[in-house]
Amino acid sequence: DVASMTSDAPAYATIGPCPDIPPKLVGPLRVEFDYHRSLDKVREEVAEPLQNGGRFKPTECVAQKVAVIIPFRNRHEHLKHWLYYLHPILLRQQVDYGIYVINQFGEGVFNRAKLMNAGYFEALKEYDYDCFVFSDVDLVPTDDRNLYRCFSNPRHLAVAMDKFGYRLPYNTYFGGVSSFSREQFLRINGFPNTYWGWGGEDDDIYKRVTFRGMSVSRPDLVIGRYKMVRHKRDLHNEPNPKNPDKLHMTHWTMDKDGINSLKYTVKEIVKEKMFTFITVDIQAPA
Ligand code: BGN
Repeated sequence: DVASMTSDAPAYATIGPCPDIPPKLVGPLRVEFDYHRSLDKVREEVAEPLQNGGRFKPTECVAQKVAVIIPFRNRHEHLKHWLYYLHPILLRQQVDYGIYVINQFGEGVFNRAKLMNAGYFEALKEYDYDCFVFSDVDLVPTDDRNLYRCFSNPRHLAVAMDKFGYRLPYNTYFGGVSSFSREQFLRINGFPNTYWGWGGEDDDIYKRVTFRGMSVSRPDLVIGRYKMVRHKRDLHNEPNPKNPDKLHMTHWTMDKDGINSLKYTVKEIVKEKMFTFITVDIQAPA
């Protein structure tokens, strides 16, 4: 009959790409960290549409395949807030996504960029992702129009953080949250593995992007707002006085220090409902 021919798509019909502007976005969001959220409670509230490991794939359209990589150690309190806010946002943004929490094994010096490289590698073992969003665990966007996907240039998403007065601390700031397509990431040889402790690795990444002739894409200061969960400085992540000097060498080191020189071992992979938790030994100095 006519109705079934016009309104019901036949089973063999292919679905089109997801729209550039997801239809269900709501704009500015209320984000508060001042009360305790248990993982069970968060799971009850947001996990229903998810596959195990923090995976989701829209059925109504073909979406970008996005791996969200979170470098991590001892921040379970922050992770709960992050999951509580980000899963609903990512669902509304219509992404085919997976959440990868990359946990640094042991008590050695922390290395954010090396963990992100390991996350890129581990995510690709699981699914043919074409986009990688790298996010600190303590940063939650307060506007869902800030799209967690890839653009024609590497993107810096965390442009207006509360701790910097809702603006960039300096023009070339690239910290907090960023996104790279697979091609963009490979073009800069991934991230440096040699920035131990706090500071500088994000500046190195920014330099890699510009040295490879790309520019940085950004949302505006209204859409790009973030709240950071307040915390004390982490143990074993002191500012490293060697890091600033390394930035002068990026031009010469970036082709040999990156995804092509990455060495680490996987200690454990745990699939939780809302995320995949991967513990990696990155050979950290004590
Ligand atoms: C910069 C850090 C960044 C950090 C921002 C914001 C360095 C390198 C020497 C200048 N850079 O100073 O890594 O994201 O502050 O906190 O330490």
